Amino acid sequence: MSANQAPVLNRALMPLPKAPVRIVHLGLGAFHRSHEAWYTQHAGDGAEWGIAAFTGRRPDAARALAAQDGLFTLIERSGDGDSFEVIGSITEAVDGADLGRLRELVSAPATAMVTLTITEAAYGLAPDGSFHAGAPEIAEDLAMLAHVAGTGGKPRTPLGRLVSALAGRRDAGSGPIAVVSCDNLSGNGDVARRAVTGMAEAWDSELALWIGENVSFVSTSVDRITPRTTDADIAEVEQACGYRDSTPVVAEPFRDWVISGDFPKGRPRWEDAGAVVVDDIEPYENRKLWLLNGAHSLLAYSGQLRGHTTVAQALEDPACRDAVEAFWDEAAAHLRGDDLHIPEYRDALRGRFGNGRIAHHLSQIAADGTTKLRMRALPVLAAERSEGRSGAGSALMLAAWIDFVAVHKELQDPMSDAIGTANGARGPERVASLLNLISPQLGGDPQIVALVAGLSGTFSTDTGQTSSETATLAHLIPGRNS
Ligand code: CS2
Repeated sequence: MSANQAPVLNRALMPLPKAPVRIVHLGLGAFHRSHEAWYTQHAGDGAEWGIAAFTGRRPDAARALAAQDGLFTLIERSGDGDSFEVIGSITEAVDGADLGRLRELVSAPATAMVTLTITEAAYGLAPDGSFHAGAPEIAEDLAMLAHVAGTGGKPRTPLGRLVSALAGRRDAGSGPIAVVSCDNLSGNGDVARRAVTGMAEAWDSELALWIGENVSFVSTSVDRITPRTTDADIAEVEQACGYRDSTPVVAEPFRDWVISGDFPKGRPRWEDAGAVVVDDIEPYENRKLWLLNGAHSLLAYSGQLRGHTTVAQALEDPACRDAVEAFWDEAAAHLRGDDLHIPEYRDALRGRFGNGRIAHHLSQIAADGTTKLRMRALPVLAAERSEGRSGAGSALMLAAWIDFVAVHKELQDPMSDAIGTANGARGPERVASLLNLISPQLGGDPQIVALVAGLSGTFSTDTGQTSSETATLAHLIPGRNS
């Protein structure tokens, strides 16, 4: 280190308490750090709750954090400026491939929960919403679990690793534990239960019984926009804070966490930091998944088709913005409840999405479309049609995805091979095959296929003009027609 170089962030420099590990987290990424790690640090009893966070496919994030004693800087980025806070609640950052450490920690009696941000796609959901034990990576893990005695070897999927670690807890006699999903899935606790139990059943039916009696699956609705960190962010921290942090996280000031379920071994007092505990999570979950995440997906596909890069840029384009408002109108008709404050929520979203200082890349949101659209577009479309309306606002999200996958061949999606095959067909047949990958409920309904096919091309900029379908959309939005 040269005499002038700033020191690396560490606990001697920043004496934050190092709490004992009581939370194991799978999916050490930026969102976990801007959300759960922040809430845990700000819980009144946060000093008693340390998090051991494991990476997924790549060890890089664990290595970078471990080199800083788990510490990192949260850059809170508002429309007016940035503020900086060092977060110390992650006390151990571990390579996800370290199954030995995972089993040891999950088996420890002091560990109260395993929290998850493993992505929607990692729950192995089939298009009909059931657990798909035949999904390629899950099937590989199941084969490995079945053929390696004892703990089942070295599974590679988060589900395989979790099930193997839960077997360790059973064998250690450490008693009940909570599994807390923090992924954007409706009924994420139930989805996690189906996935974990489904995986255990296919391996060791007694383990599945033990899980049924000892594991509480908690549902949560999580929210904080967290774009990817850039080199400029890293340089900014060094300049503003006087230390080097190779892995800061950027997030908007807004955050929200709604939680529902039992924690048999306790939990931090996250409500001190603003988390809300409810009996019925569904209305909150739908509000967030449909209005925020649904609009995100719509902007991700429509915006990129129209040449935009970030959420804020896409929102400035009337074609994209009007599509979002039309979709919101449809979704709002199915969000009932005095506590939901939909007009205020929509208004806040306009401000959050419009925060041009947050470079939230549309390409980041566009990944895993088949899984995301099943949660974000399908429920609103189905609800609209069951009330006798067309659902064109939701169908447009699907049409934008269908146009997007025609031109963006490098897709990150659990069904990317099947998308490639479906793309080989033409016209309504192609639309039906692609919709089938999201749900047979869509691809099997000729009226929906015709509706989506008719909206295809809406965001095309080939001619440099909005297409006739955009004009069709415009009169779906009262008072917004030019
Ligand atoms: C986004 C979410 O990438 C996506 O699919 O919609 O990550 C979104 O930014 C978060 O859910 C915000 O809380």
